[in-house]
Amino acid sequence: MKPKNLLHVGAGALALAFATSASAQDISLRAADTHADGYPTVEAVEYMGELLSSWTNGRIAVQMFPGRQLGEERDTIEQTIAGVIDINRVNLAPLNGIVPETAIPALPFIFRSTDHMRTVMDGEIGSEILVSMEEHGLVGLAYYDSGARSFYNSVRPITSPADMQGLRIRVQNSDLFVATMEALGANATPMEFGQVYEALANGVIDGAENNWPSYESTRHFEVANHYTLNQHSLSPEVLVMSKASWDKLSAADQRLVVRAATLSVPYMRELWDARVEASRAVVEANGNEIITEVDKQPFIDAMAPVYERFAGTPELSALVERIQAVE
Ligand code: GTR
Repeated sequence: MKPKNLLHVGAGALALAFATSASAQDISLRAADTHADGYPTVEAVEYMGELLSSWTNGRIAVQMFPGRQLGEERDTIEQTIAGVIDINRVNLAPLNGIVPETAIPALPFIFRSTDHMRTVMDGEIGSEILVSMEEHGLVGLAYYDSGARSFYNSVRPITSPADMQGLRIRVQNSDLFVATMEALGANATPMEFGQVYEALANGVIDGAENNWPSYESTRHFEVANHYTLNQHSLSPEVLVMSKASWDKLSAADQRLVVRAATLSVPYMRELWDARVEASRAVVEANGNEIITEVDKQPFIDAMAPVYERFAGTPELSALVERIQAVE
C-alpha cells in the first residue's frame, strides 16, 4: 500500500474514533440549501448552528450542505419530509403543491411592499401558515426575505404583458407560477434551479424570473441580458425542519431550535439588504439592460384567473383578504 493510501485509511479510522466517542446525546442536524456558500440564507442557517452550538457547548450542531449537495430543492423537500434531511431552507413556491396555504404569500402582487410582507409573515398570518405545514411532515421555523422576483430574458426588454407573449420562461416547481406565466401569455417551463443556467445558455428557454441576488449568484445575468423590475412576487424563503427529526428532540431542545431560528432572521435580513445592493452593482457593471420604469397595473390585471384558481376556497380567499387588510 502506498503511503497516500495509508494516510487515507488513517484519517478514516480517526473519523470513526471521533464518531464513536461522541456522546449519545450529541445532535447533528443536517441542513440543505440550494444556494452556494456565502449566500445570505446559507449564512443565516450557519449562524443559527453557531448559536445552538454555543448555547449547548457543542451538544447540538448544524451541518450545512449548501449548493444543492443534497439535491435540487424539490428532492430536498421530499427528503426533509422523510426525515433524511433535518433542516431545509427553501422558497415557499416549491411547497405550494404540498401545503396549499403556502401559495397565498407566493401569489403575484399580494404584498404592497417588503414592509407589508415582513409585517404579515412575522405576525399571526405567517405563524398560521408555519403551523399548517405540520400535518404535511414539516415544522415551519421562520421566514427569510427573498426580495422581489422579476423577469429576465435573452430576447427582448419586457415592459408590458404583450412582451411576454410566446416567451419560454422557466419557473419553480409550482402550479401557481406556471399559471402566472400562462396568464401573461408566456410558455411556462418548470425546471430545477440548477438546470436554468445551461437551459438559458443553450436557448432551451428564453428567460426566468428571480430576485437580484439569485440573478447574480447563478450568473444567469450573463446569459439573459434584459431584466425588468416588475416585481410580480415577494414569495418569501422559509426555514423548515423535518417533523420526524423534530419529534426526536426534547421539548427544551425544540425551544432552543426555534429561538436560534428566530434570531437568525434579523441576521439574514441585514445580509440580504447588503447582498441586493452588491448583486445589483455586479449586474450593472456587466452592462445589462435594467428596465426600472414599468407599469405594474396591466400585469396585476392579468392575475384575476390566478387568484380565482389558487385562492378560490372560502378559507384561502379569507386569508388573501386578511393579508390585504394588514397595514
Ligand atoms: C431563489 C430561492 C431558491 C429557489 C430559486 C428558484 O430565489 O432562494 O430557494 O427557489 O429561487 O427559482 O428555484
